Amino acid sequence: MVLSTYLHDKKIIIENALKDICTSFISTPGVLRDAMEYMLFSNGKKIRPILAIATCESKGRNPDDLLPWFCTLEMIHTYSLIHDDLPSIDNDDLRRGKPTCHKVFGDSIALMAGDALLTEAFRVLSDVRYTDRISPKITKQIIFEIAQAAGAEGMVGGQVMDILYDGKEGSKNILNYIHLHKTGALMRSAVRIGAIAGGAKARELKNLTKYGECIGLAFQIMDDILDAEGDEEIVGKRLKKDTNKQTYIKHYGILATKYKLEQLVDESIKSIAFLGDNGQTLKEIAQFIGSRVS
Ligand code: GRG
Repeated sequence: MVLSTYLHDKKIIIENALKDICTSFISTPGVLRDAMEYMLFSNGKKIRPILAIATCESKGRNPDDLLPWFCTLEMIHTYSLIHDDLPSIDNDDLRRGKPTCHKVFGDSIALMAGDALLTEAFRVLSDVRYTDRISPKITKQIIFEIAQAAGAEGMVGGQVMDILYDGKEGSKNILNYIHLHKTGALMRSAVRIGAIAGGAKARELKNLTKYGECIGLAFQIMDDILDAEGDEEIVGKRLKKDTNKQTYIKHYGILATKYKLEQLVDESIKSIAFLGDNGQTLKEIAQFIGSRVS
């Protein structure tokens, strides 16, 4: 199947699963639900749950009954974007070509919408309606993976270093820490939970983890490139905002950054060679990450 068709079809499947999750927000204040849904359904790529699905499929397991779990990656990603756009962090007014959540609903509701999405993600992960579908051991493993990737040792830790080193000289080590944690951790965990749910053995999980690390880093490097050279209309947000931040371009220059991106894509593909033809979609997703325009 052509990758663009695969990404399109899976995005619709994920949006439907997210809509199903949202039906449980029965007594949620309307404005809170609106703010959460505004960002959940504002045309994001849904790349994290897609990665979990594709990894699970690469191990020969049908992911249909695991969709609510994979959706929690999108709920957590969405919370991070809402908070990241707030005036106290990046102060962005545009995301995916639309006004950011706080521009539409105000800072307080946007903050709460992010909080609710993060918390609801863990409600979904522990909901007996879904945990019955897989062994308790794997359930616990997946909840742990996601919590670790999203928390202080993962995305939030990376975001804090990003804030602390904004406008500072920094170093290549700091840059790597930020990229691997702020963006890389959740993408790595998407691949890992797809692999764990798909029944990957220890060595396979190790190789898939390497794949997840490489594409996670590649994804953020591409974000740096898009900020420097992208088209605002296509990317859907204000660009050239990261000039004081720790970016690959600041520390390596644009040419070496593009070379590093290519290397990471190649490395990610090599690490899933063991999947043979079953790794074709993951291979194409890696190539997509290395060439995306938004
Ligand atoms: C707790 C106040 C508070 C804030 C937390 C953790 C956090 C804020 C922010 C995380 C930082 C962050 C936004 C990282 C992701 C960077 C990134 C590359 C986002 C874009 O992801 P895409 O391209 O977005 O997948 P779409 O629009 O496709 O969903």
